[in-house]
Amino acid sequence: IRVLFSFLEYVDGRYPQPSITQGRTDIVSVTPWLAPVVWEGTFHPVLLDSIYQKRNITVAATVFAVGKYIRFLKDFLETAEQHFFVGFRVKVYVFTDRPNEVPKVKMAAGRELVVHSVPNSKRWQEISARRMEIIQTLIEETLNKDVDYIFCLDVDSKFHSRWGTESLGELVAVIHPGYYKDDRSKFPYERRPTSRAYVAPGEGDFYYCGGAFGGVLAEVHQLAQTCRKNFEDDAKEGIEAAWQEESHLNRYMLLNKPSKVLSPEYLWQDFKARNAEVLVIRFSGVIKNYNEIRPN
Ligand code: UD2
Repeated sequence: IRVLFSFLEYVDGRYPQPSITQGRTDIVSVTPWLAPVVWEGTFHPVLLDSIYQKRNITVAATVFAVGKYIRFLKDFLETAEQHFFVGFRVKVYVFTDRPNEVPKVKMAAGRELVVHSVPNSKRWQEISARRMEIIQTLIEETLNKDVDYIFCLDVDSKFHSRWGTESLGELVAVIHPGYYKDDRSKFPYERRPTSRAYVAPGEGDFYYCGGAFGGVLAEVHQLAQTCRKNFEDDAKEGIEAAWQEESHLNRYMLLNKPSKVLSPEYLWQDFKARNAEVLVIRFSGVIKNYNEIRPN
């Protein structure tokens, strides 16, 4: 209904007159470094789509389904068909050790699924953290030719509502739903100065999710390469950051401010009740039994 309403508002190229004095007052929609923070009601979807349609863009998504996490892939792919960049060219890259178990999901014209085999690992931390290395290699080897933007997403999640062109930017980070009202002293950053993911007390802007980030290829390549190197250099010294690559991502985003920030609408968690300022949940992590699905 929301989409239909937006469409009707836009008929004949008309849309509601923009205002710089009226708008949502319950949220902040710009960071101190002037990056937009995307919340429902701060953008007009049909207007935005019309801008990007002219540019004929292709959007890639990477998703890892290693070991028992393959069970989440069907819902992820099916809901992506319904909500993720509908009407645009999309390539979903699935990385799995069980290529034969990748579900057959019917994809609309212009949308493509590409399956890559990756080894399993004894430790879930490895699986999660090695994603940076694989994303870096993917961008180097295949994507440069025909992809404009890339999003890297957790598989144990589902789309519930539009995730589209409003999310595009050079470097895009998503605010973690668990900490966005907290003082930064409470953020679960890596706090040991010996780690390359270290964030000092009194530093930090937001706590971002490891489960969703993106941007243009060059920026995401730089991010993946840096996080991978820092993770590996830490490992050589016997250190693993508190939240693996999520900690390194947070350190990276502190030094390299994202040009667009997505509100927690873009990665909620199913076990959390929806907060009042979250008018729409677009993508959320499903409830899972860690002991049952992780290798150890
Ligand atoms: C958080 C982050 C996650 C990552 C992790 C720290 C969110 C919502 N999630 O979630 O992105 O930063 O902390 O490492 O921000 N995977 C497999 N097989 C496995 C284990 C993991 O395929 O056996 C993949 C899968 O795509 C999964 C992702 O790695 O979605 C992250 O692992 P997780 O969901 O177990 O991590 P979690 O819930 O601690």
